[in-house]
Formats: sequence, C-alpha cells, structure tokens
Amino acid sequence: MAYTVGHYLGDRLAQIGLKDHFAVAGDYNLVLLDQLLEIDGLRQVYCCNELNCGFSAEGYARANGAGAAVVTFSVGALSALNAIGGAYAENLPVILISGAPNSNDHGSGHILHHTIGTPDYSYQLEIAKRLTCAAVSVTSAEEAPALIDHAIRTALREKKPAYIEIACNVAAQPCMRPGPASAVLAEVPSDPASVAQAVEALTRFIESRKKPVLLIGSRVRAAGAEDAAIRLADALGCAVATMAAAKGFFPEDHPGYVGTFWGDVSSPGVRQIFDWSDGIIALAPVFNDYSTVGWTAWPRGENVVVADGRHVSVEGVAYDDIHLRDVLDGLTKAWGTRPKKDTTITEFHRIHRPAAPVAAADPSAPLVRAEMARQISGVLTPRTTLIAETGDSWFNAIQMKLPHGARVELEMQWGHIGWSVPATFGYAVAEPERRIVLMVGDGSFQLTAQEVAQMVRLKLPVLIFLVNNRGYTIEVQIHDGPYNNVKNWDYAGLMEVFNAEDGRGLGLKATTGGELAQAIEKGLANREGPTLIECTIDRDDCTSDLISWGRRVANANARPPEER
Ligand code: TPU
Ligand code: MG
Repeated sequence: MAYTVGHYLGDRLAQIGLKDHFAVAGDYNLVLLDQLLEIDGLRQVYCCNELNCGFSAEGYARANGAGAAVVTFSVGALSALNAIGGAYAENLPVILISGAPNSNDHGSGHILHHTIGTPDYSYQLEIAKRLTCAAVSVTSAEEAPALIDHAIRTALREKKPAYIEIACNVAAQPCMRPGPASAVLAEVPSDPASVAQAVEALTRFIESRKKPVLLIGSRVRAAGAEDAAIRLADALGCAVATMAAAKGFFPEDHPGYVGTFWGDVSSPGVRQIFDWSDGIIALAPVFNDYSTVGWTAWPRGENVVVADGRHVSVEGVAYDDIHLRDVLDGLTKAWGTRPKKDTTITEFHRIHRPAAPVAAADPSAPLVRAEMARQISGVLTPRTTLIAETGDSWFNAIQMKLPHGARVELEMQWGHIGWSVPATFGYAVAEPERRIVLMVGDGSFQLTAQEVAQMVRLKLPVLIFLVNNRGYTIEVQIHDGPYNNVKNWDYAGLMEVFNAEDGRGLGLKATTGGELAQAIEKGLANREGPTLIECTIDRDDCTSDLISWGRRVANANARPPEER
C-alpha cells in the first residue's frame, strides 16, 4: 500500500500523542479521512457540526496537551474557525485540518461549490492566518512534509492553534514517511544568561519585600510551569492565590493557598492580603476587563512583577527567551534555605476564619442555587474534572473547594457560550478514567446541545448539571432586557431524543434538594452514557459574586467615549 500525504499527517498526529481526532465529513476531506482511518492507534471521532468539532478538539487539548479537528472547505472550516479563535485565546494547540479544492482548480478561474462563488480560494487561508500561529496550504505531495511539520511544530511550541489545508486530490498522493517525533516535539531551550539574570533580579525583588504573594495566572499551564510554581511556593512560604481563569492550576490543599484573587469578588480575606502586599509576583496572568473586574483590580506598578511563559520583566528590565519554569526553578534553587517569606500567609490566617460548611437544605423545599452548588461540590473527587460554562456556572465553580487532583476547566478569555458541551465531550474522550462533570446554563446549552448525542454514541458517563433559570442570568446582571429570556426546553426530555433506539443516556429533573440528591445517585451509577440533570432554580437566584462582578463589568462597558 502506498504511503500518502494523509498517512504522513496521521502519523505525525499520533507521534505528538493524539489517540483521537475529531471530524465532520465533506467531499473536500473524504479521501483525507480515509487515509487517517488507516493510522494505527488514531481513532476518528465524529461531531454533529464543525463548531462543535473545533471545541471538541479544544477540550481534548485541555486534557491531552494537543488536539485536532478535520473539516471540509469553507462551509465547515469557517464554523470551526470560531473555536480556533477560542483555542488561540485559551493557549491550546489545536490543529485545524481542512480539505481544500483540487490543486488543478487553484488559479484556473473555475467556480467551485461550497465557496463564496469566486475563483479565488485563498480567503480561508487568509482568515486562518489571523487566528493561528501557523497556517499552510498543501497543494503538492512534495511540499507536504515540510508544511505539515511547520504547522504542528509551531503550534506545540507556542501553545496556539495551527491550520493545515490539503487539496482534496493531494491527500492520497504518495509521500515520504516522517522521521523522529523530536523534529516536531523539540522545544527551543531557554537562554541560560537570560534565565540567570532574571533569577538574580527576582531574588533581589523578593528579598527587598516584606510581604510578597504569588498570583497564579491562566497561562501557567500553557507555560508548563504549574509544578515549578508549587516548588517556588514551597521555598518562599508566602500566600498563593489563583486568578479566576486559573482555578485549579495550583493545589488548593497547599499550605500557602488562600483562594481566588479577583478584586471585589475574591475569596474571603484574599483581596485584603493583596492590598496589604508590597510584592505581587504574577505568574503568566491575563489582565483583561473580566479578570480585573472591569479594571477595578489590576495589579500593576512597582510592586508587581509580571512573568509570562517566555518573558519576565522585573523593575524595568525585560528578560526574554526564557521558559518560565526554568526561571521559577532557578529562583527556587537560589532561594534555597533562606528564611521563608511567610508574613502574608500568617496574616491571612489572622484575618480569615474558615466559613462553616453550608448546611443541607430541607430535601422537600424548592431547589435553590446554594443547595445545587453544595451538592455538585459533593461529587468532586481527586479524579474529577469540573467544566464550567460562561454564566453563573463560572462563579459557582470558582467558589468550590477542590480536592487534591481535581481540575476545573473554564473558557474565560474567549467566553463563547455553548463551548462547554463539545469541550466536555472532547475532554471525556481524552480522559475516560476521570469523573467528568459539566455545569452549564440553559442559555448556553441551547447553542451546542446536540453534542450530547456524541456522548451517548461513545457511552461516555459524563454528569451534566443543566441549570434551568429560564434565561441569560449573567446578562441580566450586566444589562437586562427582553433579549435575556430564552424559550424553555424540556432539557431532561432531550435525552430520549438523543438515545433513539440504542442510547443509554439518562435525563432527570430536579426541582428540590431531595430530587437532586437522588438524580446524582442515579447519574453516578450510570456508566453507559451521559446523565443530564436539569436543575430548576429561580431566574434571579445567582451568586452574589455574579451581581458584584456584573455591575463592575457593566460600568466598564458603559464608559463614555473620551474627549480627544
Ligand atoms: O447561569 P446563566 O443563566 O447566567 O447562564 P446561561 O443561561 O447559559 O446564559 C448565558 C448568557 C450569556 C450570553 C447570551 N453569556 N454571555 N452571553 C453573550 C454571548 C453570546 N454569544 C456567544 C457565542 N457567546 C456569548 N458569551
Ligand atoms: Mg440561564
């Protein structure tokens, strides 16, 4: 059997650790899909539409380190590109692979189906260039290896998505075989001089401060610096907080961990410690309007050091070409056995009294948000990943105390409602051994609901908490109007539709605490498919954090144009 361009691509995907790729079929990619099916150890997983396909690959990348989605030209790829924008925003190497017109048609003046009706097919590549770190068009077998490798290598190095389009008549053309995986996996090492000087500068900075704190940002995972941050926290002994979007990126049972720093909606006591601190070391943060609570809590100035994945600046000097983890490990080593900088954790324990556990509600009383959140946090184990959708689900998830090893996935930078359903599907495909729990609002669910059918198809025992509060409550808090009401659905009833003749998904309704507890029990026992529990709560029953945060974000949105 001839070795083909499609085989080359498939083997490279397998070499970088993919066991699955997500796909929606179309005539521009059918031959390519045939080639990919022939790769040992690389499963083809299907999605209902290309937006979901992109988000599934994004969720897969969260669990697995990288993901891939294969779609058809234009009608497919343009939908998937929204999810690719999300992967860019969220720092995830997702490879979008699109079938493309026959190489003979490029530049021929022919008008093809599925295109915008002009003979120039370059528009998709041009759009993809803006949303990826590398975008290539493969129109001959000879150039395929170099182009495919460039896209994959760049995505892995930069932790950003890449785009590969392959002309439909080239996918099955004979091709060279790939060499060792290191050609696409090898990282560019840190510049040792830059690391050494950054470590020196940071050591001086910390020595000169009495009350340092560590702030863990959402890019710390992409930087591969989560473990190095723990080692540094051990060495310094100071207080450590996570930013909202970095929930779960630092162990919450660590002795230095104080909670979420998020301005006015920080965990109790955390804002005070940050206000008191004279040295904030922010590791791979993203300071945007959401994370700064409408620009009301933006750590900056001379008491703040901001370190990014490949760059650190300390007191006006930029240290480039570093890996954050190398700098953190260098700093940990340099700190050695010097006295701990633990004033901030000591003070935190003085001002903060742990709250009493929330008492269970009367099991027959109508379900309220607090009871729902209490019961959901009860299903978290060290092997759980909680995926929380845009909406009050964010705030509920962020307030939960995570057992060691539990993870949370949020999409706070892109914030596409509906992301979580396909992302959960992708995550569950990658991590069948973990307990996967999704918390999603009714409004968000309506965008991408059909992907639950793929969980049914693959018998994934995902636990879905569908919060039916009859609308876009997060938007109600930011700016209300009739556009925030949604048509009610029989969400639990949908499971029958998705099951059809052979599925084992379970759809349950909870209108009281007692019903919710029973539904959770049934859901945990169902290993043959997803369980969707529709939790009915009042339209304005939300966290107080959502209300405070929403008001501040609305204020930031409402700033009048400045006079020039
Ligand atoms: O818990 P809750 O009610 O806040 O969540 P739900 O019901 O999922 O409502 C989410 C409401 C929402 C909207 C409509 N949050 N952000 N948006 C704006 C928005 C619109 N379209 C996309 C693709 N993403 C968005 N974030
Ligand atoms: Mg809602």
